[in-house]
Amino acid sequence: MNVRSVDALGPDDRAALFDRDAGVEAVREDAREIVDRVRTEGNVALRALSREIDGVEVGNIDVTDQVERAHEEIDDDVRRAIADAAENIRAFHERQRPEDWTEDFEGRELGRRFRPLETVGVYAPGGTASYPSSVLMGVIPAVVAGVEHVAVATPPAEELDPVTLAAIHEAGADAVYQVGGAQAVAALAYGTETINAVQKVVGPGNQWVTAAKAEVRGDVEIDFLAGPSEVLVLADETADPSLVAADLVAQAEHGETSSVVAVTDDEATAEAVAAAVDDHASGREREETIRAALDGDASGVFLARSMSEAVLFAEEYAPEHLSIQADDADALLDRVPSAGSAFLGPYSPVAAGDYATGTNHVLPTNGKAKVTGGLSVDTFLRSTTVQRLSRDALGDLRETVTTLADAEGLEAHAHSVDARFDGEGGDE
Ligand code: HSO
Ligand code: ZN
Repeated sequence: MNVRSVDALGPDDRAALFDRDAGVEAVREDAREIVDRVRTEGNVALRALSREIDGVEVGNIDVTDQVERAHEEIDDDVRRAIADAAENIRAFHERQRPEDWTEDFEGRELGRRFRPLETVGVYAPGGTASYPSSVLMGVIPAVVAGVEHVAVATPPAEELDPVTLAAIHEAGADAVYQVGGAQAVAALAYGTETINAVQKVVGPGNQWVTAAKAEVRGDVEIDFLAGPSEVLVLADETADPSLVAADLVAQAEHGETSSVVAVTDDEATAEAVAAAVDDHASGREREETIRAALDGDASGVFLARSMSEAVLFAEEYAPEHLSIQADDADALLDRVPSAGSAFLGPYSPVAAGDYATGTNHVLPTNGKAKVTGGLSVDTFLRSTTVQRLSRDALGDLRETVTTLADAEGLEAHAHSVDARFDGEGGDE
């Protein structure tokens, strides 16, 4: 890996780094066709698409009855690790549950209450990258929020990944369907003979899944359009270059289009990270994928003239994962408002959050951290505001309301307030 200077970046370099895209546009048209097909043909389309795309003759689409047995049969160590991770994820998400509240605002009793959605669908990627951990991250916040029906869709296979099924059981989903890609999103959004339509579809997936989410958005709620994994490490001269490199290589393992970036104000650190990245990449099981990601236009080790310049770079990049391996990490974090999840200090590798700290790993990518956070209990709640006014409290507001109503030419609005005081339809 080469070290590049931040101040020498040209417009193309900057675009590759800061205007990352989810690779959705290229498959948008095809995803639309699949969505339409599932919408009109239901299960017939799902079976045909599973045959055409996944090469699988699907028997039962509904495989809910397989999860309990898978949970019993998997390796004890893996079952225990799933349970431990789930416990931490539950604890962190329980803490997010908002309380309903009511307060007196000068005679106006105002409040806010939160209620769960009724039905949600979680997409769990499968195939070459089977992610049981993503099942936990999608399902547990929904269950903690109180969602009654949580369905999971996962790509079809002759034999489904038992660890993914076990994670579904541990997380507490109540329906599981073997269907993948754009067709899964369409089935969850619109329903088929077997699959009940849900109110919201969440979870990460490949560009087909993401394109389908873009397609159904509007008819059904979605979380956000997530692209390839990314990490940005902010490092100063106190960072251990080898650990910084290990974190870059770890996220590069996700796929060739992963974006992995380190930014530092210290030249020796930059050179050492770049060298260590090569060392850590060598001999890894997924070395080819890792090297492709490291060589990508959206990856690199960058030398800034100061930590202030490094921080501005991080904010412009708005990473899914922000790792800060530097002195006074809190002060630096304060200066980067746009980050999906932050990992502070040398003992907080991103991989710990990917699996087990308890925080969620379904996070905004492609700069979306500028406008949203990751999956949380809030993702699965709706809120209602509540008000009860005393006669005096309404009297206090009377003039404000009637004046504004008149200004808007909505005289009946004003009348509905006056009526409370002049006897017309009121209680005087
Ligand atoms: N880093 C991924 C999540 C993940 N890592 C799943 C391992 N398994 C989210 O960007
Ligand atoms: Zn990861």
